[in-house]
Amino acid sequence: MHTCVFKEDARKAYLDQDGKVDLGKIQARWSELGKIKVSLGNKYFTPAVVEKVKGLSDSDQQRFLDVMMGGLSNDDSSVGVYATRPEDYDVFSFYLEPLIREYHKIEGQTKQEHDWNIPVGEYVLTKIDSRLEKVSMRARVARNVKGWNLPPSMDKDERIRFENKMVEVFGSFGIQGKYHSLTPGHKNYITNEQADQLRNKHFLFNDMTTDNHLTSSGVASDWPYGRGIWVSEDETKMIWIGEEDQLRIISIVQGNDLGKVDQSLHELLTGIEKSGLEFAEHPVYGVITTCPTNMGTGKRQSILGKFPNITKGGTDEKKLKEVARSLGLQARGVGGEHSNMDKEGTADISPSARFGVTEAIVTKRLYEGLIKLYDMEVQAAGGNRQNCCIIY
Ligand code: CIR
Repeated sequence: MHTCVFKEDARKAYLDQDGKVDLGKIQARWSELGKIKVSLGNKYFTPAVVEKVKGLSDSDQQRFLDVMMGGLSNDDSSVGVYATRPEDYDVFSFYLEPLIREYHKIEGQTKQEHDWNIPVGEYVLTKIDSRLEKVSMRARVARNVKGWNLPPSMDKDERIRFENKMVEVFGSFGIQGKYHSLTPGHKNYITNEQADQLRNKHFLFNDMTTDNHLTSSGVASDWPYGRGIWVSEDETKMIWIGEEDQLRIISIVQGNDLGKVDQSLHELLTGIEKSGLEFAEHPVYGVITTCPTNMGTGKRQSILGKFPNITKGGTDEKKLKEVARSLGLQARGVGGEHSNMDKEGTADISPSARFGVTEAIVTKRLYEGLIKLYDMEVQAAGGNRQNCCIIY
């Protein structure tokens, strides 16, 4: 495993001898990266943007550098920026606005709307294939709380205070569960072995210090302080603290009605809101997230399914990804964004759109996309349904 660089060290390469942001050094690095892969952060670092940055205060220039650190430090970035505080989306809108528009394919004026009115009994997977009886269905939303920095720029003290604030919420929000903290010395601290058990169940996130995107941008700084997971008694609801967003609110339901996972997630979300926490929301972009790819609803909804025929026994996962993309879906391995698929082509399938669609539309898109994807899986099996649609 290659070693990861942390933000404080990585950003030194872009400062002058007085510690001020050196735009020339940033430009030189973007030009160098342009020969390898042009991230959106690179593409939109234009001469006009440079002129605007020159007019910012010293501290906003330092923030601006922080926003780009993930992209400047990774050859494989496709987006290359992370917001460091909710206001970045306004203060740096001259840079982030066109980037968000391109990523989310926004034309003209779009204002994010929300709609959690999702029918139960309509998006039922057994209507697609009777064997889709017990499927692992999951939905999550990203949330950040008003008045706090986003994870790339929280310091250790803020991370610990945020975690403790959430522990208070868990004590009073009316859903039975248990909080497990990774913070050394915390009253709910769990050992590494206990943390690994939660990871084996696909509940807890990985050690963030092994991902250079997360370390170089500051998202993973002060690991493992202020990090942890709350799990409901029935293990269908969970809340991550201190990963890419301050909160990732998750529901996992084994079954076949997509509407039920939404119901479970929405119950958890409103429970947190009732405790008095106010989530950071942008008047145009919807929920504010660290990575601009999640702006809008912040909702990602998926099912785990097996596609042994499209992937030719897991050897051609690229094919499944391509087919999924053509349907507006994203296919990834079960271990997260960059993980591989197994021999049976087990994949996590979710709609890619987050912005300009409501929560209800995300569910509809997943259902309609799966109808087509399972049809293609049957075709790839030569019409023989025996060896397809095997359920996780
Ligand atoms: C990139 O720019 O490629 C990485 N920062 C990852 C972007 C994908 N979105 C995400 O992790 N939420």
